Amino acid sequence: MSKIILFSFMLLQQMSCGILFGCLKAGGMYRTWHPHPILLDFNDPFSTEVKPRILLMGLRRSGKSSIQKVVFHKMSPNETLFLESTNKICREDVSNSSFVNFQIWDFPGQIDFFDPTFDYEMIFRGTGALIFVIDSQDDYMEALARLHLTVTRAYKVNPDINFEIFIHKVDGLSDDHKIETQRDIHQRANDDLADAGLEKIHLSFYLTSIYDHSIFEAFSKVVQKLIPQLPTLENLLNIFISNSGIEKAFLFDVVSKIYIATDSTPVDMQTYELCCDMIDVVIDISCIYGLKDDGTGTPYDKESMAIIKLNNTTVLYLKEVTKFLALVCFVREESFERKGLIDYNFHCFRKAIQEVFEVRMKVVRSRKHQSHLQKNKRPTPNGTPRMPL
Ligand SMILES: Nc1nc2c(ncn2[C@@H]2O[C@H](COP(=O)(O)OP(=O)(O)O)[C@@H](O)[C@H]2O)c(=O)[nH]1
Ligand SMILES: *[C@@H]1O[C@H](CO)[C@@H](O)[C@H](O)[C@H]1NC(C)=O
Ligand SMILES: *[C@@H]1O[C@H](CO)[C@@H](O)[C@H](O)[C@H]1NC(C)=O
Ligand SMILES: *[C@@H]1O[C@H](CO)[C@@H](O)[C@H](O)[C@H]1NC(C)=O
Ligand SMILES: *[C@@H]1O[C@H](CO)[C@@H](O)[C@H](O)[C@H]1NC(C)=O
Ligand SMILES: [Mg+2]
Repeated sequence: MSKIILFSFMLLQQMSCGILFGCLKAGGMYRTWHPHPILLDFNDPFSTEVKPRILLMGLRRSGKSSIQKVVFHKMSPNETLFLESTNKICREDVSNSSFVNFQIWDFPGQIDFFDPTFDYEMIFRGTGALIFVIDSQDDYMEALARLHLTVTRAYKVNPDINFEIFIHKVDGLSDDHKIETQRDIHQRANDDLADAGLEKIHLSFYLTSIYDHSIFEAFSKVVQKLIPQLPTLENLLNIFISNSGIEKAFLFDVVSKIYIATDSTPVDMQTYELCCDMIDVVIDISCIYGLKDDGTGTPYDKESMAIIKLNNTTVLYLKEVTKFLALVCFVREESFERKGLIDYNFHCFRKAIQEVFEVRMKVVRSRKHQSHLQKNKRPTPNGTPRMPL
């Protein structure tokens, strides 16, 4: 990681954030920092053993590719209108660009998933979460039948999978209609399971759309369930904010804008959206002004930080935590006067976080080493290895 000062950004006057965000987002031309997808061989048995894997499934045109592009590639929702439909199984490893270590499998609808030549057991065995996308603007009976089939097959192979149902494209529905659709899908899906004697399978439901932050919020919850260190992270955040006079703090994966942890005060959507906007501003400006002349360097590194004062006596404070993670805090102006204290506590917090993840890296490495020695390619029963802290 380069050591040049890439970013140091202060806006001290009162400002209307809406205008600044609006102009940076227009046209999307500044969105130059695309994580590079690594397309792996479908049958590559390695790398699946230590990483929690997320499968993204659903009928054709339900919105799977769009979700992947918007969450991990900063594609603007409009552009998804021109996405070509996928013709092969596409497995993407996002681990290199993001803290979150997982893979997305985009299953094109037209492939018969239960074709006998298709080794679904191998796929489900290493899976931590299965996201099933249902298009809420379409007739969803076929999707529900498919969901039932998928969930029951997957459960037989691996009862530890988290089943996450995205009721998607809800931007087209009125508020009443949203609630009614969720209730109906919930009821039917659970009835189908009960009829099959499988009421012990738990399905989680989310209302999502790529046109607002709901897709990021839902992805955050899905990913958080797969992070074994979550309770430790929450604890560290609680200690940090209570000792620093901070209102709310989020630990963000910068590339995907998924928040991997927050303190235990309730999350409100507006706060979360503001954090996402702030990360966009930081990365966009760094991409324009932070890279070296020859285009090398990285838009996010140790020097990355930002302070934005809102017009309601609240300050947004962003700081780099690790290569992939950023802390975004909401601080009252009067508490922000003790910035030295906040920075000192942050320093301790950051050290603790790094220790938490060093343990994780050591475990991952030794597991890789072991599985390499054994040449015994049995994946962990659940894609989420439970690592001791
Ligand atoms: N209104 C709306 N349309 C969406 C949303 N997500 C995806 N779409 C559209 O749905 C269509 C199919 O999406 P695509 O990602 O190709 O579906 P896939 O076949 O499941 O990969 C595209 O035209 C997208 O623009 C959403 O949240 N809301
Ligand atoms: C702060 O800015 C927002 C967005 O422009 C505006 O709606 C709000 O009225 C402003 N509040 C104050 C106290 O100026
Ligand atoms: C996206 O769609 C909206 C509404 O249809 C339109 O106003 C906007 O200009 C579009 N943006 C791009 C980048 O195409
Ligand atoms: C991950 O990214 C780094 C640069 O950020 C690159 O040097 C490395 O080769 C990448 N790893 C893989 C597996 O692509
Ligand atoms: C100021 O506005 C932000 C964003 O709307 C909000 O999250 C925060 O709670 C507000 N602060 C106060 C003191 O009202
Ligand atoms: Mg697709």
